[in-house]
Amino acid sequence: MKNIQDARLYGIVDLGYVEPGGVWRMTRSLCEGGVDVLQLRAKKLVKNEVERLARLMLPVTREHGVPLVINDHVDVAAHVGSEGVHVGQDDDAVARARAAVGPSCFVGKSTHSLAQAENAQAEGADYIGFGPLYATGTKPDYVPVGLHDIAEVHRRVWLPVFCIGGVNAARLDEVLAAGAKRVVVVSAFLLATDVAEDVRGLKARLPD
Ligand code: 3NM
Repeated sequence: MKNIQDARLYGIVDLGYVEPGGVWRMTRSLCEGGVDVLQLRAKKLVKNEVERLARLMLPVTREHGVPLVINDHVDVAAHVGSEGVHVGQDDDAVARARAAVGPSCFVGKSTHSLAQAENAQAEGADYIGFGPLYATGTKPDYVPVGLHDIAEVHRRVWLPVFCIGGVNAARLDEVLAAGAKRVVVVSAFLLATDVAEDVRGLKARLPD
């Protein structure tokens, strides 16, 4: 199983783009392409359905050694025994998640400013998401943070920092030039004609 510290490319199966019936196939394509970590994000589905999809994804992610991260539903993460769980900006979200999932499951937190990034680290998160870098339809209500704080967040935070929000192949060079070491790509992969091929191509451009 890959380690979150070694992960560079983070994919998300977001049910805003993928029908439940397409989840298994998309999971396989993303894993075959070479994502290092994969999240299940289903903002509008009921908990039982999230759990069903997680159980569908786990044999595929495990076969590829890819940690599966459950977004928001810490109890689902605990039930299915996923490798990770991801929480939003609630104050004690990391502590509550940790209490629910135990020590063997890593906990990630979304952050949208330098202050939030430092707070997430102080709270004990295992990694952070930092963004959205660009305006994105996947998280439409958030003001983009831009690229200028990427270098600074890496100076202040020693956890893995995954830069997220509007990242795609065309923007990758400027994101990396701004100091990003790890990225999350959602819609650019989920809407690709050949998902595995696009994952492979983008991954080859990331630093080791
Ligand atoms: N979280 P896309 S931005 C799920 O800033 C998510 O915390 C963000 O999707 C954050 O690659 C985002 O399609 C959407 O822009 C990322």
